[in-house]
This record gives sequence, C-alpha cells and structure tokens, in this order.
Amino acid sequence: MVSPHFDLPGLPAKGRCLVVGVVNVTPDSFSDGGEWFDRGRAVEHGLRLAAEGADLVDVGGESTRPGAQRVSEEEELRRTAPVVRELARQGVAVSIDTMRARVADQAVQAGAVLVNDVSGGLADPSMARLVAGTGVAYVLMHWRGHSNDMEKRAVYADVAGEVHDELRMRMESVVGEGVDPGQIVLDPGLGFAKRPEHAHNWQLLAHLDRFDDLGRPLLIAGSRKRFLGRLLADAHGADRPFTESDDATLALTALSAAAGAWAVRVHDVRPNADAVRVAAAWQDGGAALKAGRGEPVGSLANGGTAPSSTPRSGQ
Ligand code: PMM
Repeated sequence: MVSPHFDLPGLPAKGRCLVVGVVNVTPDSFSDGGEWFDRGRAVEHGLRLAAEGADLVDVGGESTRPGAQRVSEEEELRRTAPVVRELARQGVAVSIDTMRARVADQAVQAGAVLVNDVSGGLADPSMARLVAGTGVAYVLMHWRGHSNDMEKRAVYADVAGEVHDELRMRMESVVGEGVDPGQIVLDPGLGFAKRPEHAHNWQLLAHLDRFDDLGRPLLIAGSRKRFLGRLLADAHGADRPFTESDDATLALTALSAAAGAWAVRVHDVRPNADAVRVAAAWQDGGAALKAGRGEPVGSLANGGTAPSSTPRSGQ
C-alpha cells in the first residue's frame, strides 16, 4: 500500500497513520446510534475524542447503515453545522461526513478541513465542483448506491479489481471537474455494497496493494462493522455484536497502519491512537523517539483534556 507520508491541504502530516474519530449526530447509526444525537453531547464527545488522540473528528448527520432512509438536507444541516463550528472553534481538526455539497459547503465555512463523501461524488452532482472550489482534502469512497438498496448491488467477480477500477473512474471524473488530485484520499468503502457472507471486505483488505498504482493515500474504515462480527461469530453462528468488536477493530488498525494506510476511522479512539504509534515506532525502529520527536497523545490546539468516561453504544 502507498505510504502514509502524504501532504494533504490543511491537514497534519505526522509521518504515521492518522486516527479519525467518529461523531455521528444521528438517532440511528449502526455503531453508536443515538449516543451523540444531542448537540451538546456531540460536541463534548468530539472534544473527548480529540483529547484521546484523534487527529481528525468526523462529524456526520446522516446514517448510512444498510437499509437506512435518507434525511432531508435541512435536517442534516441542522445536525452538523453547529457541531462542526463549535469543535473547530475549540481547535479540533474537523471532517464532515456528507454526500451533499451544501452540507459540505456549510461545514467548510464553519471550519471543517476535510470533506468525507461516502458516495465518491455520485450522490450529488455538485459535490466535485464544491470540493474543487474550497480546495479542502476530499475522501472519495467506493460506493454503488444508497443504503436502502446497496446490498443487492454487492455483486462482484473480483471485488478488489472492480473496486479499484471504479475508484479510478471516480477519481478521473472529479479531477475532470476541477478537483486537484492532491486533495484526494481513497477509501475502499468497507461494508458499503460489500457482503460479510461473501468476504468482500477481507478480499479488499488482503489486496490493498492493488490500489498502489492509483497513487493516493488510503483511508480504512472498518470500525465495529458487521464483517468483524461475522468473523467472530459464536458456536451457534450468531455474529459477535458490534459493541464487542472494538478489540477486532484495534487489530484492524494495527494491521492497516503497518500496511501503510494514511488513516483509520474509528469509534473508540484511545486504543487506536496507541496502536498507530506502536506501528510507527515499529516501522522506524524508534528513531523518532530517540531523536526526541516523540509525540504527546491528544494534544489539542487549545490544550483540551478528556472528560472522564467514554460511554459505549447502547444499540
Ligand atoms: N462508514 C460509515 C460512515 N462514514 N466514511 C468513510 N470514509 N468510510 C466508511 O467506511 C464510512 C464512512 C458508516 O459507519 P458508522 O455508522 O460507524 O459511521
């Protein structure tokens, strides 16, 4: 896989895999549905994630769980803009998780430094031009359709090859609309039109090096996803609940970092922030540490500290 040493506009280059912490301001996301729906709690949670070591905090206002229905643009704006603004004001590097250009635009105006578009520019024809105009970093994810019918689109003869080719085409398309290739981060879209029972996600992870020729950094976002629960099913064939898949997520992070991922997107930040540091020290043989370039965990621009408890999902 390509190395994490990529310079992206407006983002920290830390010479290691970055950690993106998730704040879903939704009543129904699969992994933390309802936990941070309240605006004040969402901000508090984002601050906690930053203090625990998140390099970026990803704020989303629309659930993309399989089968989910869309929310209106107004509702998505109402959920996200104030949270983005307050986190950015407090010195957090914020990313906006949206498929809508207008939501992305308002978030960037409120201080977001990255647009995370799970549709790779397919859901909103205005997204590429907006991203080009703002110049911010852009996560372009592999996507085959909205959550209400993505499962039936998960048909592949060679999942890694097809995801690779579809990402390349999407990249060419947004570059054709003015996006600078240097703004782009690619994401294979684990769990999106990928079926646990067909091991699509594992096929992608096993073949991440096939994305090298695209020449862009990779974001890996497998935290608490169903394919982990399926792998860890019990003797009766029941999937491990996502509330008990944070250890598996941590393993995924360590392996992704070792494989050269630019960033991982996770819910439980603290152990994953540790894992990417372990991977970096392993890779450079402790050179940065010896040279006094060790890095404190969770240093916010405003010096914030973590509130004490980290609530778990109740879903
Ligand atoms: N997955 C979810 C939401 N946003 N963004 C990117 N770039 N990649 C993903 O795989 C991704 C995402 C859904 O998971 P959640 O409900 O835990 O946020």
